[in-house]
Amino acid sequence: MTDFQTVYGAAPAGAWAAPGRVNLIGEHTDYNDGFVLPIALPHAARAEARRRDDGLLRLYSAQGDGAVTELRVDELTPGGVTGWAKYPAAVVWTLRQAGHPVGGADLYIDSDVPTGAGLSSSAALECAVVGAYDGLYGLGLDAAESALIAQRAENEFVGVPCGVMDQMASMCCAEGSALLLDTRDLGRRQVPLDLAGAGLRLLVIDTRVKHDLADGAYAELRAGCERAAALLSLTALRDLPLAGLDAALDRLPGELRPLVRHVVTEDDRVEQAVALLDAGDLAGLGPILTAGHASLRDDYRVSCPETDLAVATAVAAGALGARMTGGGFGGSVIALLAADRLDTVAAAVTTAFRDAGYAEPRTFAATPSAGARRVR
Ligand code: GAF
Repeated sequence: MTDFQTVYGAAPAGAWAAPGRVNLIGEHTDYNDGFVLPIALPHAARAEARRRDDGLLRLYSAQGDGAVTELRVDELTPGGVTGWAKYPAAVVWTLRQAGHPVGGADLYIDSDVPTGAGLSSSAALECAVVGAYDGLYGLGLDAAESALIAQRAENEFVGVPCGVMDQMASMCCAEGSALLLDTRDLGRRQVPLDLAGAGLRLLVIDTRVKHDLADGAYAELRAGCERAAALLSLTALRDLPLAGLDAALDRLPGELRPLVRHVVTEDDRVEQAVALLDAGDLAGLGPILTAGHASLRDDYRVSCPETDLAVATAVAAGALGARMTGGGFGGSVIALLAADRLDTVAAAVTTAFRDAGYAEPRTFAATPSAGARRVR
């Protein structure tokens, strides 16, 4: 087996892990200063690392082609690195841009977060590398500072204008809880989510439709929201209360109305979901998930035939509720269900996909897992 020692000829100084996520509710709200409610997945990116003092960044991925990518940290430029290596390179570039005195490193990356599945594999990788650099160079970053470095890496080096949810989820989620995050001030609370105790499971259905947030559609949606907020003289759509929605819609051009309706009702769904979880009514979350999907499908228009089929089939087969999770345009669906319906619902979706001529979906049950941490 190839390991750090075999690739680099010495032992790593340590290992840092950061998980992928699914978002329970609160989609496309994070770049509107709104609320999100993600959980961390058990799947994580892991970075074994050793500091180098010659300015070289060497990168190896256990999921890659066996080659070591070698970069000079002082020559890193946005757009200058392609493939998976751009994510660790982005973090090192961003740390230096932010004034942190960091140099080179040998990194051995191993991740089991499915890529292109809307499960935040890139945020997991970035957060693991932030953790490694924080440890190697003694930066003393706290979780929110680390997440903001990872988000800036994605925005400025990778070129995706994402919000902060995925990086905050990876850094700050805790086992057994969902993370209620206010993306305006990064205020957060761990909301206990004992699915097993309530006799429930959360099924993740990766539709295998690869999505790519860099393709421009996400940026357009974000720009549309910002234009609507400006037209309404608001700092962000988060500042539009549900009670004022209809009056505000009348003041907007037709093409922006559905975007605003989604964002404002979605923030309200987060609030409703948290109230139910606080009251111990986990099953009550189901209809909120399904309503969230309808809003993403009909108003925000980021679902696709495969995610719509997965949601409809899961609900018809007995799930309490289901929705696409993440940015959309493919990716994954989550379904909340009674524990004894897990296999039935997974099988129903698999059969429906086969009948529709779609690729076989990957299904697994997710438990709320730990956020980023040093593992060795
Ligand atoms: C992607 C983005 F990276 C997040 O910031 C968020 O906007 C999400 O899509 C939609 O809620 O995962």
